[in-house]
Amino acid sequence: MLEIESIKNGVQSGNFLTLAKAISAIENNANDATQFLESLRPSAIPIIGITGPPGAGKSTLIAALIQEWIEAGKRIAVLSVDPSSPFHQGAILGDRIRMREWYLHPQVFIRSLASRGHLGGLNSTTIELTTLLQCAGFDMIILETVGVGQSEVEVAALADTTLVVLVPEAGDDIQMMKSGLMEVANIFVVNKSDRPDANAFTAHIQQMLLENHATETSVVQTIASQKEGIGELVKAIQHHQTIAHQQSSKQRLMLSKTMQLIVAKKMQQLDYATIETELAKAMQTSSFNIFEFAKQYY
Ligand SMILES: Nc1nc2c(ncn2[C@@H]2O[C@H](COP(=O)(O)OP(=O)(O)O)[C@@H](O)[C@H]2O)c(=O)[nH]1
Ligand SMILES: [Mg+2]
Repeated sequence: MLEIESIKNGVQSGNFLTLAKAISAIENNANDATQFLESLRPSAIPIIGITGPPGAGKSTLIAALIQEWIEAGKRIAVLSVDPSSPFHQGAILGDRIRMREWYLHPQVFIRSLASRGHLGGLNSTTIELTTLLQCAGFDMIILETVGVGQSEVEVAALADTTLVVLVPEAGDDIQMMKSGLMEVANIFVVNKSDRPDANAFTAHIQQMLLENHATETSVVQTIASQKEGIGELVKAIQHHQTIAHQQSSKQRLMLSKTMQLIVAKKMQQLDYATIETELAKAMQTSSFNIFEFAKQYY
């Protein structure tokens, strides 16, 4: 039987064994996981979403942020979500090196999610796990996702504060911003600001924010590998927390998570293989119509 109190006690003493068991139960959709999740009571512990293209320095940045927060006596949980890809194992190993100093620290819990829902995107498991972590005695939850296509939007629909990490020469990312990235970022982090074009790039983002009247979005320059600009970033995150704590923000975020859960749970009721077989049959008939076919499943 999973008990949040015993998980909390473990976390307080730096023993993550019961927490790890609960996470596995949720990931494996074990029988008692649903009941356990339904026993959790809401918690206002902030979820900080960190997204951006591979190699932008997200993990290095997280390692530096952890140091700041550890020194302030906080307990931190990091959930790293990578799209399933042939490089995934490598990505986890890489993060182990980047965040090496924290893997065994009693105030830090780091977990990589190996798989995402087969329908893509941040699945309901991520909502379940972040909610569990919020209730488990941590002071801060960090959710790292690789920014490929839609996932920035998805992380923003899960996190109280969303950081989009970019590097100075990322021309394509600027293009992406025009198509919606602007709205999801609460803070733009221009990492690798040791590069010569960092100031011009930063000015460009600031200009775009101005044009989009995104006055509440801040831009912070960092050199994560040298732990530079981290203090300023921590301040920007703290500042955004006052906005995130407003009732309207909390309600909007909860609605977005609820919708994601409903969609994910409804999708889980569908059997992909059956639909595929039935579709193959239906397509043989001359009267086949896609709308009519799909209708029987919703
Ligand atoms: N020059 C420079 N390199 C950095 C900086 N931050 C991270 N890196 C390097 O960039 C590479 C990718 O970093 P990583 O944190 O794994 O990126 P992620 O894929 O976004 O998590 C690593 O080799 C880091 O050492 C920085 O500010 N400046
Ligand atoms: Mg990483």
